[in-house]
Amino acid sequence: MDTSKLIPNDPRVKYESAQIRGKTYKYIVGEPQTNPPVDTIFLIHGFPDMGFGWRYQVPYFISLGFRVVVPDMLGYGGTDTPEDLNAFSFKSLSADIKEFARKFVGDGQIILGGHDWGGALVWRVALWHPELIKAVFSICTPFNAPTKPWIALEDMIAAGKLTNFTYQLQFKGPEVENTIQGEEKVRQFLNGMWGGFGPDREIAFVAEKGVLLDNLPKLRRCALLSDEELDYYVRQYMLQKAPQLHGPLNWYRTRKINWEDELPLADKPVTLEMPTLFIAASRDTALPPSMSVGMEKYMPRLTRGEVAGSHWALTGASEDVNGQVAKWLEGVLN
Ligand code: KJ1
Repeated sequence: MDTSKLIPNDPRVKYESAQIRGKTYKYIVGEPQTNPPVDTIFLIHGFPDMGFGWRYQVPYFISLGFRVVVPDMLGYGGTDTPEDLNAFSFKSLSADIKEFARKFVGDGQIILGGHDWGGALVWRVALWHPELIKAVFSICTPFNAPTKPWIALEDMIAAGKLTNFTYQLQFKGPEVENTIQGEEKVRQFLNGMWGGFGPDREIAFVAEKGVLLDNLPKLRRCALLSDEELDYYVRQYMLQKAPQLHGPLNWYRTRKINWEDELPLADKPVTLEMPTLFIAASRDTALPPSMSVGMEKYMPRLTRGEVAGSHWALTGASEDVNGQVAKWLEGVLN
């Protein structure tokens, strides 16, 4: 089978939607030649991305005999953006994935992969619904255990910890979603986040600050997306009503809700018993590999990997990512 990356509206996959716990989710599904499929893999994207962010992985995993399901997550593209912020909590999103999976595997199991916020979510699905998960992998996003005390991100950063998350203070506030509205601004924002830079090396994003909004109009086209791909992203983002980034940024607004939901889990040590894979990206400034120190304490069957490059490992280091995931799957499924 042709394992080249998906293009917009690719005939190798189907474009479907499903009602999941009262919300409409748009998703891509690809079926392998193998019948029945070896297994079903769900791939969960992050910010500011779409299911299309897995375009280099989908045909490859299908060629290995897997059914691959890739949703546009809550708040993104043609998927709903509920008014209620609680719908964006990890616990609620985990329940969504569980019900989504039922449509394909009944009471069986799935393999679950995530990148960025999708990576944060897949660890939570494994915590809330371990029986659903045959194996779980995360690209870029390390696991962090539920904690008893509430520590606001502001206080954490003021104490000199997690300073690489300073941008999240800006993202959860109103400034970014108020500023980035309409096709032109959304295009500039996505282009910048995907690494576009200006004639004097102006950049869009510094993890210790946030988005450099004044720079966005100065940036040249990023190298990681073709014109056609960037156009596709923009069209999908424009399916949301203004402010178009409201839903995607809601993922940054649930820290306290998640903490409260997870308090019962913080009483005893948590363990993920299923096989796990974490792949760090060596130059990810938002999610530096050093954040993953100590993860093995929570998962006895952890495999670690690393790829060279930025946060956009799925695209920028696609072959390495694909090879490492495939090798791990071969080991854990046989
Ligand atoms: C990153 C970077 C860089 C420990 C669990 C907490 C999970 C937090 C997940 C954070 C996800 C996130 O904020 N992702 C956005 C954007 C873009 C690109 C560049 N131009 O350098």
